This record gives sequence, structure tokens and C-alpha cells, in this order.
Amino acid sequence: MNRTDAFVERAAKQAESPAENHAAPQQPEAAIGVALPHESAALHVSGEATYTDDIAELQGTLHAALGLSRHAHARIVSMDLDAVKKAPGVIAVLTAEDIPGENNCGPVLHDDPILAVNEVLYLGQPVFAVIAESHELARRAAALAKSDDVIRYEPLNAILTPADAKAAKQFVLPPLHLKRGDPDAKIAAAPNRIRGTFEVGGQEQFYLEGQVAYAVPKEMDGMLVYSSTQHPSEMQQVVAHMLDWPAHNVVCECRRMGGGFGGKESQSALFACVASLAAKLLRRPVKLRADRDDDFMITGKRHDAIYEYEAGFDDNGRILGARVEIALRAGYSADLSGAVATRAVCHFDNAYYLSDVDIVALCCKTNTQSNTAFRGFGGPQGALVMEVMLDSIARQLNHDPLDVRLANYYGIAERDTTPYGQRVEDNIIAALTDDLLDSSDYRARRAAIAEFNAKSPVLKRGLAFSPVKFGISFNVPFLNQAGALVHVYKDGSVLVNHGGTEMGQGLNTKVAQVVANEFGLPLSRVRVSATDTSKIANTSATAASTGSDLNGKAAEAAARTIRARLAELVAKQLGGNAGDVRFANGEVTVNGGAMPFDQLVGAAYLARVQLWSDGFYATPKVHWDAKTLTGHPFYYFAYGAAVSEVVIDTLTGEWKLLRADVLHDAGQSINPAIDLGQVEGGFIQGMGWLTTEELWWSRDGRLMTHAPSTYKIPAVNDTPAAFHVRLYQNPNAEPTVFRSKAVGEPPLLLPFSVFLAIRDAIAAAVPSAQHAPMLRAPATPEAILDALDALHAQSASEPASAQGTSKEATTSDTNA
Ligand code: MTE
Ligand code: LUZ
Ligand code: MOS
Repeated sequence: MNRTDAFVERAAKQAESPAENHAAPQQPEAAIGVALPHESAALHVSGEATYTDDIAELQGTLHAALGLSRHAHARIVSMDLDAVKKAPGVIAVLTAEDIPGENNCGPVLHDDPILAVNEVLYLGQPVFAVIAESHELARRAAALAKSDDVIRYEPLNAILTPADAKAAKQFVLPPLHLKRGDPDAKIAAAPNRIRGTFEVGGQEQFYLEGQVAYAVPKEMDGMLVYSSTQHPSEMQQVVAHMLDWPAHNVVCECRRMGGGFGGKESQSALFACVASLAAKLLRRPVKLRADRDDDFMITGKRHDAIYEYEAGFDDNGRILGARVEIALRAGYSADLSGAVATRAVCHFDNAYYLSDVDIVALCCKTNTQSNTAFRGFGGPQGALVMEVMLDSIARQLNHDPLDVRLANYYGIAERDTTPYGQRVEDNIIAALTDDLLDSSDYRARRAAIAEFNAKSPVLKRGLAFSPVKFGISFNVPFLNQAGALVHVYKDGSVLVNHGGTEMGQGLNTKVAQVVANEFGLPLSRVRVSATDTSKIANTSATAASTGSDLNGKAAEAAARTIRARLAELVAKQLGGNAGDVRFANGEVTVNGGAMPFDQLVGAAYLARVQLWSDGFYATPKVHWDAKTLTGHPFYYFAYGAAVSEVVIDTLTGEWKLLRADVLHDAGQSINPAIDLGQVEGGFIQGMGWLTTEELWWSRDGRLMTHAPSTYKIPAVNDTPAAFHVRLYQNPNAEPTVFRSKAVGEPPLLLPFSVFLAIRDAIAAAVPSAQHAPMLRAPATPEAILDALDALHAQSASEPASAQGTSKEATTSDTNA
């Protein structure tokens, strides 16, 4: 037995003894509901897993690197690429003029040039591509883009921040506006009001495997593109379009990504296109792998946002009317910003009923990277400001923020319709909250922390609870479709292909479990192959957390078709009804008789029964009116909640997460080990967004935080010593695959509780302050110290003055 097998065996043994809180599977014979290890776990830890850059290179392979713009906004006056062409090892230098088809890789609008023409719109934009003998030589030559002799620019006025873009009315798409009721009148008539501004930073996806594509030319104008992408079908389309070819000339394949997190939903395209262009022109395989700094400089991130909000509320903190404007930094092009902004609008409510509400979302056009999908896809940006508002409301009323949250929860009957018109029919947030408050001992710890803070002058503790309600489905209804192909070979082994992509989230494991369960086979009999556009056509991105919902159902459908054919045959041979045939434990049983699965498959082959099938799934119920921003965009909601406790050092601004309790609704989990991993990972990743990860552009629009040395993602020592994560047992009200729920994105919103706990600790440091702390996100030590300073200033001088705090760096709540 080799090391890999030993690992798998050990992991499987561990999985057999169900850990605390793991669902007892409802169908005990099935591979469903069992905490099986990730299909590639052993390969991940041993380093054997093949990522795109690990694919054995064909003889003659060349390497590409990109020459990037040096200005945030400038006209290209002239280009003289001779020096680049003459650099050691350079085979060719390509510009936009070399593109035979359309010079565009935008997913929705055609505003994303692959290589810049005439004008550059952000600092870091690719202007030319160098193709060289080696990766290193290509990069050295591409670095000549920094020389004035190579590209001469005439700088133009650059707009760098969402605030400036908003002032200049520069948007990549028209503003979105959703209004229900009469919020102005409700706010005016309310006994209490808050009004304020808030800001949250962006976030780099920081997939451990960077953007990479390897293009291999094939006969008759064919191209095979290995791409690290969440969206192989779109890569196929944009490459074909760029080469002016029909789509059937191009195959895109992806076995796995080393993370995508939304960053490879649309923005893998530039890399796939440049590698393919070079491969086509030079008739040699070409690989383009961006190094980390280039990846940071070129690709878009989570949208940062600035907010203006206002709310009126009663004496219990229940919101009577609310208004918000969310100004998102879209960057230089539209990319997916329209759908991101729509999701922000549809998550402002988070878990709360808002009878009278006005929500505006702006996609601000700035001369920076084109921001894109990132886990949560605008949902976190929408819900965060609501949680900040509720925190401020509670502090103004001197209530525990928890109680204000409970007072605003969606309820039954009158209080169950979202601002966009969808009824919340599967609401379990109240019961889930009770469970978590109990297990986390929230009320008792609140009192203990007050006691601690009274005695501790420098270190202050904070505690916060926050809930999540997250809508599941692509908010563009037609994207909610998927296909799968299942092959049963003559020996009874099964190969599954589906349109989803594996990025570490465990999709292939779950789909394999579903198929194994249909045939009553152990998981070892089912293999999932690489995603390949020549197997499943016209797929959607693996995104919106829908991977297993969509592809699990499609694969289930394909397996059921084959199973029905087998059942018919075995019923003929053993007697009985096809409908009574059972597939379990590697056997097929009916009418008191049994036959091993493999034997039945062999017999079916000889009887000329088709042993492979396709399967298709389209999510029911979803519809959306993009004009009125109303409809039923989500098939269902996923819920969760967290309680976090932090300690801050009021002299240095340092902080630590001491304990986090998380309860998350993954429906009836197909694989509790994988789902717990998603919840833990999402929590820590969201915590990074709100605390340590700070993107910072210089005055001339250069992103200065473009490597791990200056951009701090959480590490294992940032996870709390006490991290209690549980799955909430709650079969999906909708008939999803085994009544599971999507789990990829929603947990990213759970660490709102960390940010709010830091706010709580800051408030505890200045008990005499009238107002809530003005804490911006990310809550870096600098931001924490700024918030403390502002609070001290406020409590010292009434009325509150903004003195000593920079205007854009504060969150200000004022009594309206
Ligand atoms: N988990 C890992 N390990 N790596 C990833 O890149 N991406 C997240 C989430 N979890 C991601 C991840 C995002 S942004 C989404 S939309 C979902 O996984 C996509 O996969 P799913 O739909 O199969 O859950
Ligand atoms: N909608 C959505 C989308 O809700 N999530 C996504 O990831 C997405 N991607 C593209 C278009 N719409
Ligand atoms: Mo995820 S942001 O939908 O790729």
C-alpha cells in the first residue's frame, strides 16, 4: 500500500466514526451524508495533484508574459517594441493588431480589451505580450514595458476612487434603484433616527494557484486550452471569438484549480486568450502563468464600497424606514459588476424585514482593475452596512445589539417579504439563533465581558452576534442550468463528467457521492473526470454556490436514466417490477433475487443496453425582472449565525479573535466534512476581508499592496483557539439534491460578528461616548486607533465634531 492509499484509508476510517454534530445519514446504506475525504485530499497533501502549470509540457512549448501599462489613464502616443523583440530568448511580441477576431474578453459588455489599443484605462493593464523560450526570459523582456523608450504615454485625468467617480457621475452601468413603500415619510415620522456613512475595502481573491493557461494548437484550426478557470465554456467562447473561429474549434479543459473564489469566473479569460493567440500565430504550445505581483496588478478583486445610510426606528430598535446608497468601485470596465450590484441590493435586508426601504447601487467607473466576483458576489457588501446600522441603532438606544437584531428578524405572515418581492418561505433563523445563543452562552458571556472591561484599562473585550440569510441561485435566471454525462463501463466502473469545476470546494466529491448512491456503489467505483467543453456544452460558471445543486442534480438525472435501463433488464431476468429494483452495497436486488452490479452491467452490454447517459437540470421557480428589480431570484435561502469574542489593545490597535461559535445551515449535508471545511474557510476568509486585508493605491493609481509582504491574508495562527463550528440540521424545504443546501459563499458573511465585536470592544473603551464607534473596514490596527481617537474626541467635546479624524476614514453616525 502506498502513502496515498494509506491516507485515504485512514481518512475513511475517521469518517466512519461520525464526529460530533455530523448528520446521521437518513439513508444509512448510501454514501450520502457521510464525512468522506475530498476526492483529491491525498493528492493535495502529497503534492501529486496536477494543476495547470504541472501538466507535462509538450516539446516546443513557449512561455508568455505581459507588458503592463505604467499609467492609470493615458493615451498611448507611440510604441517601439524593437528592444523587447531583441531581448534574449524572445520569439515574438504581440499587440492588439495581431488579434484576428474581436479584441475583447468581457463577459457581458464588450468593454474589456485583451490588449490595450490607443489608451490605457488602469495601471497594470496588459499592452503587449512577449513570447519567449522560457518563463523567466519572457518576464524579463516584458518588464521593458517600464521604459519610456518602449511605450510613450500622454497621461490623462484619472478617477481613482468611488467617491470621485460618483461626484463625476462616471458609472460603468446605470444606477440600480429598488424602492418599496414610503421610506422618507416613515423615517421622518419615526421616534428615533440614525444617519451616517460607512466604507469597506475590497479584497484580493488570493487563490494559491495564480491565473494560468496553457494553449496547445491542434489540426484544422483547433485549439486545446488548459485553463485554471471556473468557467470553461466562457473561455471556449472568448478564445473562439478572439480568433474569429466557430466555438467547436476550441476545447477548454480544467481538472482542478488551486482556488478560484470568483477571481477565475470571468478574469481567467485574458490569460486563456493571450496563450491561445500566441499558440495560433506561432503554431506552438504556449503557456501564460502570471506571477503573483502581475496577477494582483492585472486582475479585479472584490468591489470596495462607500455607503450613505439613514433609518428611522422605534424604541425597540425596530426599523420603520431605511435608505441606503451603495457606491461600488467597479473599476475600468463592467465585467460582472451589474450582477454583483444586483446581489448587493438583494442582500441589504440580510435577515431583516424592511417594510419601507430605498436602495440605490452605483457601479462607479474608476481607473483601477476591473472588479469582479469574489465569494458572496456583492451579498456581503449589501448585508454588512445593514449590520453596522443595527449596531449603531442599538448603541443609540443603549440596547444589546442582539436584541435589536431579534426585533428586526423576518417573521411570518406580514413580515416575510423581501424588498424585491420574494417571500421568505423557508425561514429558520429564529430557531437557529436560539440554538447558537445557547451553545455559545451569549448572555452570560456578555455579563462576564462587562466585568472584565470594568477592571481592564488597556485591553478591552468585545462580543457580537450576527446572522446570515443568503439567496441561492444565480441572480441571472438563465444561468441556472447544468449538464452531466455518466458512463458505466463494461466492468461496472463509472466515469462522471459534469459542467462544474473543482476549485477545492469538494464539488467532484459530492457529485461522485450522488452517482455512487444512485448505483448503490462504494465511492471508489466512481471517478470524476476533468471538466471539458467537448463533453458538456454551454455550461455556466461554477459560481453563485450552485455547483453541487446544479451539477449534482444533472449527474443524478444521468445516473437515474442508466439505472432505469438496468432495472428493466434485471427485472426481466429475476422477475418482479423494474420499479421495485434496489441498488445497494454493490448489488442489485429484486423479487428475492440478487445480482452483483458488475455482472448486471456485463449482461446489459451483451443485451445491447445503452450504458451511458446525459443528464440536464434547470432550477425551477426562479425569475427576475431586471427593470423593477423584483421577482423570485433565489430558489431558496441558506442561513447561519455566529458569535465572536475579541480582545483589543487600546494602545496599539492590535486585536485577537479569542473565540468564535458558528452554526450554519447546509441543509441535509451530502458531505459534512466538506461542508464544515467550507464554513470554516469562508469564516476565516471573510474575517480577513474585514480586518487584515487592505488594498491600497498610491496617488497615481498604482496598487501598492500586490504581494503577501504588503497584503495580509489570514494564516492558521489567526484562527481562534476556540472555534466551534457546527452544521444546523435542516433538510432543504425545496427538493434539491438530497435536500442539501449550497454552502460555498454564505459563510463568508459569518465573520461580520468579528468586525462587530471589535466595534463592541472600542465602544467599551469609551463608555461615556454618546455615539457608536466610527470604525471602517478593514479594521486594521490603524482603523481601530482612528476609531478610538474619534470616540475620545466625541466624548470630550459636545456636540460631536469631526475634528482630528480624516473625512473619508470615518464612519459617522449622527442623530438626525
Ligand atoms: N472553496 C475553495 N476551497 N476554493 C474556492 O475557490 N470558491 C468559493 C466557494 N468555496 C472556493 C471555495 C466560491 S466563490 C464559490 S461560488 C463556490 O465555492 C463555488 O463552488 P460550489 O458552487 O460548488 O460551492
Ligand atoms: N449571479 C450571481 C451571477 O448571483 N452569482 C454569480 O456568480 C454570477 N455570475 C455571473 C452572472 N451572474
Ligand atoms: Mo463565487 S464569487 O460565485 O465564484
